[in-house]
Amino acid sequence: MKELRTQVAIVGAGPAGLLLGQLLQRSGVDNVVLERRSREYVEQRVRAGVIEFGIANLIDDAGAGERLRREGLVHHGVEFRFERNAYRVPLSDLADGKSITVYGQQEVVKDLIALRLQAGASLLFDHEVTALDGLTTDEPSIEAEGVDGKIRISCEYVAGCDGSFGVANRSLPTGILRKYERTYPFSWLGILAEAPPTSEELIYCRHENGFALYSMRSPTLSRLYLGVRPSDTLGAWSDDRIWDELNARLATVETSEIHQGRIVERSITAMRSVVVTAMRHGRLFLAGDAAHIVPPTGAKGMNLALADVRVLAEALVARLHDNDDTLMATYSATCLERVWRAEEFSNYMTQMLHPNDEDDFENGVQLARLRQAVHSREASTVLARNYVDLNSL
Ligand code: FAS
Ligand code: PHB
Repeated sequence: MKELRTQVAIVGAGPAGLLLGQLLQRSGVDNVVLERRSREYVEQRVRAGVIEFGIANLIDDAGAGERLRREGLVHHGVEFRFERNAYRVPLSDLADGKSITVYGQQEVVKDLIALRLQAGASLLFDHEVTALDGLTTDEPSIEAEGVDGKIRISCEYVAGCDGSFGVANRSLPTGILRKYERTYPFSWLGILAEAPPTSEELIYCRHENGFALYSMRSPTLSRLYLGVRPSDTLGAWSDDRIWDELNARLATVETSEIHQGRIVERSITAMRSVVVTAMRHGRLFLAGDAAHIVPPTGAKGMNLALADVRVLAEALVARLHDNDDTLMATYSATCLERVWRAEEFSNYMTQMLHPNDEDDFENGVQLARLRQAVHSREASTVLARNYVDLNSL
């Protein structure tokens, strides 16, 4: 068994683990990132697309924002479509001039990996962490299976950034672990298509057939979603059926066709809300999807993960540089207050935009909520502020 030693062992090279590694590296805190998948796999995984105003600044301040600022698409508004009408919510006008940046999560991951490798910092791909030990002692350690066999890493702290199906949250003892969960009665079918965006801004759409979302990745790449049944499979959705349904749902009295192109990636994602408490156990700290899941309707998943890391990096640096564990002691409570705010906003956006097959009263309430969101300045303002900058409010 190969032995290594570091100050902070980080499990997972998603956005959370990589940004934490970058922030600690810049503060002179030694750390190792372990990732069970290959570099190619994590860099091609298509996921989130919207970066909040404050989170784009965080990525920039971490020294990883150069391409984001150059290639990211800055948006000052978002459109809602329902009952075949379109309504624009002027985000920046309502949120102190702040905006969102549309820039794929996998691009953030690529940028952080490149920086880490350039700095010569330790990033072990194809290394699955199999055990976390000594979490309530001064000598925690982790074990991992790599291509060359097992390794054990002794450390002072462990950051569980390994997503919702990782090993870290399973390491919380039953007396500490509490999970709050909600599963929604629909999933999202997402496609990446070689088609120039039909719209300059994102379009969230509620149609009697179901939800649709129009997003993009670049001037030549569109990202689109359809609400589908949880039991649906990709095999049930031919290209023609996908485009026909997107056109049907996104059509308004003025427009009916969207730009189409070759579909280069497709996936179906379940819609879940999960909150794991506590986010700390002894020397283990959870951050990102390891601690919480939000339905992507509010575009909060990655933003929430990086906001946890902003708090965790500061707490680890204070402890390891200044022997001050005040921020550590409040880490879980500080993060959970923001996590529940994001859960509420994501639930609000999800319920409002997905018609309910079985409950027409619920549909009436949701349409009333949606009308208020686009017609009432007060309601639009709350929505805009949460959408562009919830994690920094
Ligand atoms: P991640 O899951 O990104 O990263 C965890 C990493 O840990 C992974 O690379 C994994 O391989 C690794 N790992 C797991 N177990 C390990 C072990 N034992 N040892 C070593 N490594 C291990 N959010 C949005 O805002 N909008 C979206 O449209 C959207 N779409 C999504 C689609 C899908 C299919 C999924 C799963 C999520 C989506 N999300 C979306 C949410 C997503 O963006 C997450 O919020 C974001 O990836 C969270 O980042 P991390 O916490 O770093 O977790
Ligand atoms: C995306 O561009 O992938 C995206 C945008 C907004 C969302 C979810 C996903 O709410």
